[in-house]
Amino acid sequence: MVYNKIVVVGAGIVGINTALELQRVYPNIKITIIADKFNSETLSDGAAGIFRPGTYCFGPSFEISQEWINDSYNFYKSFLNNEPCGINEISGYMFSETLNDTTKNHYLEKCLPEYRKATEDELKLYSHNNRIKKCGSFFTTITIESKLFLPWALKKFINNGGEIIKKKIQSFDDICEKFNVIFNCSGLEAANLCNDNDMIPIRGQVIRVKAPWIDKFYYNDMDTYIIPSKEDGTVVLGGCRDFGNYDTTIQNRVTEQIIENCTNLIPSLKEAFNSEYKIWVGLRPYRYRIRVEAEHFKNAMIIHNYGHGGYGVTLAPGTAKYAVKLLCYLHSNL
Ligand SMILES: Cc1cc2nc3c(=O)[nH]c(=O)nc-3n(C[C@H](O)[C@H](O)[C@H](O)COP(=O)(O)OP(=O)(O)OC[C@H]3O[C@@H](n4cnc5c(N)ncnc54)[C@H](O)[C@@H]3O)c2cc1C
Ligand SMILES: *[C@@H]1O[C@H](CO)[C@@H](O)[C@H](O)[C@H]1NC(C)=O
Ligand SMILES: *[C@@H]1O[C@H](CO)[C@@H](O)[C@H](O)[C@H]1NC(C)=O
Ligand SMILES: *[C@@H]1O[C@H](CO)[C@@H](O)[C@H](O)[C@H]1NC(C)=O
Ligand SMILES: CC(=O)N[C@H]1CO[C@H](CO)[C@@H](O)[C@@H]1O
Repeated sequence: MVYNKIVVVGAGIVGINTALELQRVYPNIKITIIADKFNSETLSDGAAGIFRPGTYCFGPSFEISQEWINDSYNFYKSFLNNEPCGINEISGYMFSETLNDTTKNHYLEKCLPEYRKATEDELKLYSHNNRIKKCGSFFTTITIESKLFLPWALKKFINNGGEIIKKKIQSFDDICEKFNVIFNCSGLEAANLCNDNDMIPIRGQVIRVKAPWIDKFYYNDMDTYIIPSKEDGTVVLGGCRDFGNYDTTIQNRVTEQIIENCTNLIPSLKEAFNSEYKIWVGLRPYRYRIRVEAEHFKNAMIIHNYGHGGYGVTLAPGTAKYAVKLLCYLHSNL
C-alpha cells in the first residue's frame, strides 16, 4: 500500500495547518481538503486567537505538549513583519485577585522572548474599584487572527496546487475508496463522525467592540479577558467556559457579566460601549487529551487531529506537524 491519496477533513485552523504542513513535506502529492464549512463559517473564525495554551497536559506527555507549543510558536513567529496574514506581536498581563498564583504558565515561560512576574507597581496600577490584584505575570506573545489567517492560508494552499471540496461527509466510508490517508480534523463534529464520547463542548461567549486605544491584552480571574486586534482596532471581551453546554444562542446575563467584569478590569472600556458591539458564541471542541493518532480504517489510514478545546489556534501548527510525522513513520516502515 502506498499512502499517497491524501485528504484532510476540516478547514478550521487545525485542518488548514495540517494541509499546509502536508504540502510542505510532500510537495509532489496533490492534497485535498473536504469540509462543509470554510473561513468565516468555522468555529476558528471567531477565536480571539491569542497564543496562550492552558497549563495542563493536553498531549501524550508534558514534553510532547511543550514540543507542540514550541513548534507552533516558531511557525507563527516566522510570519511576523513578513506576510500580511493577521499575525502580530502583543504584550499584556494576566492578573489574579487571589493569592494562588494562577497566572503562571510553565509552557510559555519556556518559549516566549519575554515572560516575567508583574511588579508591585504594575499590580497597584491595575487595582481599581477595590479589586486588588494580588499577583500577575507580564509577557509578549502573538495573536493569530483567524479572520485573516484562514483565507490567506486557504489561498496559499490552492496556489500550491491543493484542491478543495465543499461538502459534508456522513461517514469516512464516503471517502475511504478515493483516498487512502484521511486526516480527521473535524473539531467538535468528531463526536459524531468518530463516535467519540470524550468530545465535550465548552461554551464560550465573547463581545467584539471598537476600542483602538487598548494596545495590551489583559486576563483576570473567572475567565475575564480583553484581547485587542492590531488589525482593526476592535477588542474581544470574554468570557465564559460552560462544560457540556451546546447552547449557541446569546445569553444576556453572560453579556452583562462580561461587560461588568471587563470594565472593572479596564475602566476606559466603558466608553467603547457608546458604539455598536457584536456578540458571538462558540463551542470549543474539548477532549481531555487532544487526539493525534493513526488508526487503520478498511483500506485507508485515518490520522486523527482533533479535540483542541480552547487552544486550537495556539496548538494547530504543532499538532499538524506531529500528525504529518505519523504519516512519515508509516512511509518509512513500508
Ligand atoms: C470564545 C472562544 C474564544 C477562543 N479563543 C481562542 C484563542 O484566543 N486562542 C486559541 O488558541 N484558541 C481559541 N479558541 C479555541 C479555538 O477556536 C478552537 O480550538 C479551534 O477553532 C478548533 O479548530 P478546529 O479546526 O478543530 O475546528 P473548526 O474550526 O470547528 O473546524 C472544523 C472543520 O471540520 C469540518 N467538518 C466537521 N465535520 C465535517 C463533516 N462531517 N464533513 C465535512 N467537514 C466537516 C468543518 O466544516 C470545519 O471546516 C477559542 C474558542 C472560543 C469558543
Ligand atoms: C522548547 O523551547 C525551549 C526554548 O527554546 C527549549 O528550552 C525547550 O527544550 C524546548 N522543548 C521542547 C520539548 O521542544
Ligand atoms: C487556593 O489554593 C488552595 C490549595 O492549594 C485551595 O484550597 C483554594 O481553594 C485555592 N483558592 C482559590 C481562590 O482558588
Ligand atoms: C464575572 O465575575 C464574577 C465574579 O466576580 C463571576 O462569578 C462571573 O463568572 C464572571 N462572569 C463572566 C462572564 O466572566
Ligand atoms: C465516520 C467514521 O468512519 N468514523 C470513524 C472514526 O474513527 C473512529 C475510531 O476512533 C471509528 O470508530 C469511526 O468509525
